[in-house]
Amino acid sequence: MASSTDNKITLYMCPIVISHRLYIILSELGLPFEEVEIDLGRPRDPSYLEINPRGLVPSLKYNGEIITESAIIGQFLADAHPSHLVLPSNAPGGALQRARINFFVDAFWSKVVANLMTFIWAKTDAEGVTHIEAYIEGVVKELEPLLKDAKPFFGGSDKLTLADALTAPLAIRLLALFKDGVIPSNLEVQLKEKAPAFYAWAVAVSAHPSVTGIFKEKAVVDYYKGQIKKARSTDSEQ
Ligand SMILES: N[C@@H](CCC(=O)N[C@@H](CS)C(=O)NCC(=O)O)C(=O)O
Repeated sequence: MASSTDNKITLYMCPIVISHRLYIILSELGLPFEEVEIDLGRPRDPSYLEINPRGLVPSLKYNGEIITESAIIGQFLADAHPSHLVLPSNAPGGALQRARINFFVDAFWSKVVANLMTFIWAKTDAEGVTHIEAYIEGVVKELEPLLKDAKPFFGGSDKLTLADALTAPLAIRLLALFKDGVIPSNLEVQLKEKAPAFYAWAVAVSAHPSVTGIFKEKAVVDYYKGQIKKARSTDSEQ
């Protein structure tokens, strides 16, 4: 376990969606950091529970201060290191940009993403399809209008913003599942037709080096395939 040393960033992570957000932000900010992988397959060590009493990952140690919750960590890093990710709140347009970013990220996580998880956990392929259809509906209603001006990133930016960094891990996973045929291709066609701005945005963020940097496509797709197989097996209790 890393010690609390001043002027140092330690990211306690596991290789999943939520930690991916912070890799993107740290990469965009060009900040060196140490990473400590937390094994979620076993009970958390007491030393980690001292860092994050909830036992969740990610957590950040920044100059000896502990910060938890990925979105809060991301906002903190962006505030502590002003950059293209987000305007300072007191800069012209800054407060409004932050409100727009927060709304987009909230809509993505609260109205759309759950459908991808319920697709994975569905008991049958047919049921799974209904969850992807619900995902597409959520995208059309909630996200498409917010991405009309993406160029190619959120809010017309040609560089990744905090909005992109906090949501790209979901976009790249969705596209990987399409690419591998885990989600039927007719649903990708449907998404492209009904939500062209979202689709173009997803392609753009998924190709960005800060997003692809730590993304192990095959491992991620294989993981989801395993989860799907387990959920669809006839004796599954889930
Ligand atoms: N809202 C938290 C969610 C963190 C979270 O749920 N992390 C999961 C991994 S995806 C975790 O640590 N799970 C371990 C457990 O529940 O024991 C955040 O954004 O940081």
